[in-house]
Amino acid sequence: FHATVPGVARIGANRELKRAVEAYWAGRIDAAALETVADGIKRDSWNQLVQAGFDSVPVTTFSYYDQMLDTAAMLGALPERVATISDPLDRYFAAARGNDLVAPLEMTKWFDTNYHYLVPEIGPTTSFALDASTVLADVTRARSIGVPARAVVIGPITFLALSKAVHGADAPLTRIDDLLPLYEDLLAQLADAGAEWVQIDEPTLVTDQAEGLTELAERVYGRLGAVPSRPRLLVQTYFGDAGDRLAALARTEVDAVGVDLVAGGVDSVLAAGLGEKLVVAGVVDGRNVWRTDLDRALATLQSLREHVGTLAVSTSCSTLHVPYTLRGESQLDSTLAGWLAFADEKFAEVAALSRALVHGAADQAPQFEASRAALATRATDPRLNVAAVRERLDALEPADWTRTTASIRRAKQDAALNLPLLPTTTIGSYPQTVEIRKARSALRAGSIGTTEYRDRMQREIADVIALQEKVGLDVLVHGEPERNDMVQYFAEQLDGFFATANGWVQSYGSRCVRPPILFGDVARPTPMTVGWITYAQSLTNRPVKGMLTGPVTILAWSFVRDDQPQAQTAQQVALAIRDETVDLERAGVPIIQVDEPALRELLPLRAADREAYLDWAVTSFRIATGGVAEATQIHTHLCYSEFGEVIGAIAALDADVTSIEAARSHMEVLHDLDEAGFANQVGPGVYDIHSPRVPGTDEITASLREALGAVSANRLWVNPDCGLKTRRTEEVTVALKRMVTAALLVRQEAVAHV
Ligand code: THG
Ligand code: ZN
Repeated sequence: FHATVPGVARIGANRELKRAVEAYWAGRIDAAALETVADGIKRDSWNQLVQAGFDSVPVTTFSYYDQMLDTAAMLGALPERVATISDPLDRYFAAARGNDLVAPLEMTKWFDTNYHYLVPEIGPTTSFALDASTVLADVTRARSIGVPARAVVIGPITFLALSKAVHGADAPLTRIDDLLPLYEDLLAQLADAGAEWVQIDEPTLVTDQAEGLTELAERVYGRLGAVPSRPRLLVQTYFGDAGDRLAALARTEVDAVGVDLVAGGVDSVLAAGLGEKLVVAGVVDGRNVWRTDLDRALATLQSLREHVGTLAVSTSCSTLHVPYTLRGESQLDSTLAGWLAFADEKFAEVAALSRALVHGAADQAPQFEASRAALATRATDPRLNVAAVRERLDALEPADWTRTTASIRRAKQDAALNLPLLPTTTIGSYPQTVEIRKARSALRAGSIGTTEYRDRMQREIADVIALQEKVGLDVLVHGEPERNDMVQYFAEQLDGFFATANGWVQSYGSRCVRPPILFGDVARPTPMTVGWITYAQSLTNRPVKGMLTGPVTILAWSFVRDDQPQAQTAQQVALAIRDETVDLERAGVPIIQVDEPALRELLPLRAADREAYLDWAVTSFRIATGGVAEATQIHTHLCYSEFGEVIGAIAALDADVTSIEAARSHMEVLHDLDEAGFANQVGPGVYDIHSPRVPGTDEITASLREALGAVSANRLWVNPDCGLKTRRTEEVTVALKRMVTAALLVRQEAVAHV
């Protein structure tokens, strides 16, 4: 075949699947109605790809929740605790979301994207059994309506590498030989169903996530390639350069190899000796939103053509990671719109490239001209090259991101703040109440003006301040009622960003985000948070923390310009945040928190790239926080666990106080921080806010005593694990009261020892 994509989004162009599954969970629709919606989404996407001119269409990338969970279900590897649920759909959703009786699977990041998958659990007694009915049904249905169907499944290496061992089992990858017969059987069943092609996704082959991946790839695909009666087999990699794993695949009988030529280069493809195989060349970026430089992409394709069997054009990865379509984004100015390509527009680019490869660029003149125009206007648009921003960046010196010695800062801050031992605080957000949501939608609908909106938000802030005084917290926050999303809120107010109207991307399950697009040089025209924080401070004598989002997290949760290094973009964002910290300080705010929950997320997949990333990530945080006086206390907050590989960077951020998710990991992170040389103050979360269960005072007391086993009392803060916006006010009030009670108790014990 000549034109395809590795996979497509499935939440629906207007989030139809989100609405349908949520309605099913709430009991408002039945399974048949849900299936009707799913069938419509599948059929629409197949037809669309056929109409785009694709001669091979991925027909099994739909999912009700997550593709890793689908694979676990296909391989009979759902956890035992859901096995007694007889209805397959309810069993599947129980594994995804849990219910009153069973805990869900854990969720974590899909490689370095903003998508989260469910982590399959492999125990000593997990026995695999193939149920390919869903895949076979979709292939059969697609073929029956004339779609050139290609089955797509996650491969055994990736499946096991991303699973977790439970109940003392060995590393899941040690079970690879138990899985291969199932994949052999799957290939045979697909052949029987008439499938001409199957794509097996192995993104793990671009990582260092396990030892010996090259040999393993050769062994696994040597075996699957040798299955006597099977569809033609495409091994698809993405999110990086598969390097010498491509040569390993070349030594097997697989028919085709898919490569990401946006994150990776042509060299490893040329070096692999792919001979007569089909190379599926991902030259159109599947996970960012920029229009492709078609001339360059065509040149890349031409440079490969003589060296491989045949060449097909594709996106670098599934378009799961970008919004559906630019149609309807009428608020974008036409220059900006011309720079962009969402999934629909990427399909057209792939088709144009595959035709141009045969007939020349002139044959596809309108597409190529639009591509050249986008490049030309991006290169000259003044918003992408703002002298004032560039000059500030050029003038940055190490002194700008180096604060004085932590102990000197500590003494000045202690004198200014006069806090008790084991100070209590919260992470920032408070419950998003019905009133908040009403006010926001009324403002959007134009039924209230900005003055009325501000008054309503101020009432919320007053309530949250009163709540915190009542429960007796030491350091207060304003509660963030004015923020919908901690990145979107800032993006809306910064130069260099724009927002989409309907650019939804699946984050996990039915949940979506609408990432802002960082297109130009970033600057902060006016203060973004000072009014809210100073209003909150005017209501109380206790210190109120200013709350900001850090540069790494703003980058991680946006679509970012691809015409300059990320480090440079991060530093621009850092300067904008720095301006806000300076204004907050000037307005009398004594403590400023700059959150970096996504610090771990952007960590490169290859170990060799990590040091450079951590270096710019840390530097940009320190630029953002390095503009305030010694007496101003900088806090940061990190969550989403798995701090292992970034623990040294956390210490290097040099925040005065770091609050960190720890309740579920039993304070292990404190010992890790200690080993990394971290000596500043720390607030390990003393209870888990992700569950509606309200912790007991004794439980929190135990957490605190445990923390004191790793950190001296004069370095310990007391706070929940994360923000409280997903909880209800009643739960929060009780939980915080207990937290304060526990802190007072442990404080007395500690004072006796100091
Ligand atoms: N903001 C952004 N990206 C993120 C997070 C975030 N990525 C990682 C993590 N947090 C993902 N977590 C969530 C949690 C909740 C929702 C989405 C991602 C969510 N979304 C609403 C939904 O789908 O119903 C839509 C919200 C809206 O209307 O804006 O609940 O915090 N950028
Ligand atoms: Zn958090």
